[in-house]
Amino acid sequence: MNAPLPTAQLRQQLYRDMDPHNLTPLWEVLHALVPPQPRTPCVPAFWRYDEVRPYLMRAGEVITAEEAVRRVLILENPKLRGQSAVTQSLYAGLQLILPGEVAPSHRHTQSALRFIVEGSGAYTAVDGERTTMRPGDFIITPSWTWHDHGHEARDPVVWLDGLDIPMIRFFDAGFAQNDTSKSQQVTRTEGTSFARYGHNMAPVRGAAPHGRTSPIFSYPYERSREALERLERDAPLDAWDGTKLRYVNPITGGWPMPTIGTFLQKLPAGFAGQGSRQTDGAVYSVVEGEGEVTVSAGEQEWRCAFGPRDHFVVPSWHTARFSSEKGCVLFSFSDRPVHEALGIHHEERLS
Ligand code: GTQ
Repeated sequence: MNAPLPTAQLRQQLYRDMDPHNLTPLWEVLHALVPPQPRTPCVPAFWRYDEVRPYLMRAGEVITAEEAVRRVLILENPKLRGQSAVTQSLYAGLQLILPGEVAPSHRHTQSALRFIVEGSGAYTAVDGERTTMRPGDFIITPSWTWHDHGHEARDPVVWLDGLDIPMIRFFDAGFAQNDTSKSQQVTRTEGTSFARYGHNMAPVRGAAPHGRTSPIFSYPYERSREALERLERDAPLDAWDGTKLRYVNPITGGWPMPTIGTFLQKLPAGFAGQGSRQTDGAVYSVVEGEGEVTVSAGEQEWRCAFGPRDHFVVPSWHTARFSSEKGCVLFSFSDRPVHEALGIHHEERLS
């Protein structure tokens, strides 16, 4: 009689035998599958605008907006290279349009935001209405709406694109179509949707035109900044966020897009914030001023000084702490609406 095989060998034998049947033991991976706390593969990353801009301008020399369809440099998380993702669920890129160019009309299930970084006078057209872009404006392209971008003014225009591409890919729920014409026909005067929905009023009859997405295409910077400035002066400061507001869908009071939440925050001069972490990873675009962000996870710590037009990503459950000697304004977006819809959003504010 042979001695019975040791348990470890029996287990390995089982794994090998069942492997061709696409079977694998849970107990070997359970801890990683259900971690005690979020454990993202993403890392904090930083893109200085004066380093990125020359590559964008070179892109402008080697390909037209029309050829590229969208001439964008993708901001890839260093640990997700090749996946066109800045976090596990979100995409970010910097799009360039030059005077005289058109980025042709198409539509897709993915929701998109534009946050204008440099230059003025380009437009985005959504559903027959054009919106002129100015630095700091937050503009929405709702899921499945026709959109094209164009530029009839003078200087290059660059904006941050934020999309839910990785999330839609995860659900295998993406559809897209090209329009029959390059630029969609303009059917409404610029500002119509803002007049209808952007003044704390709404039409008496009729359903929301874009379902769960805000009917406001553009949230002008001037107004958002004015709100923050007044609050900074007249209301108590938050020790973690300074003065921070979220953009709203005026019909629901909820997030402007079902998958992406957007924020604008102002840190006063001399601000030294406390740290906080949340399950939603966020992408930041610096609008004005200067500051510093310290991001930490476990033993690791990253520290970055930022200035206007710089971009950075704070991954899920990484503690971020902001400070600013001279004051600054930051735009950010994250997948928080989805966390909240699923009841899995967590936040921890350290003091
Ligand atoms: O402008 O429609 O950065 O479809 C990536 C995919 C922008 C856009 C991106 C897109 C767009």
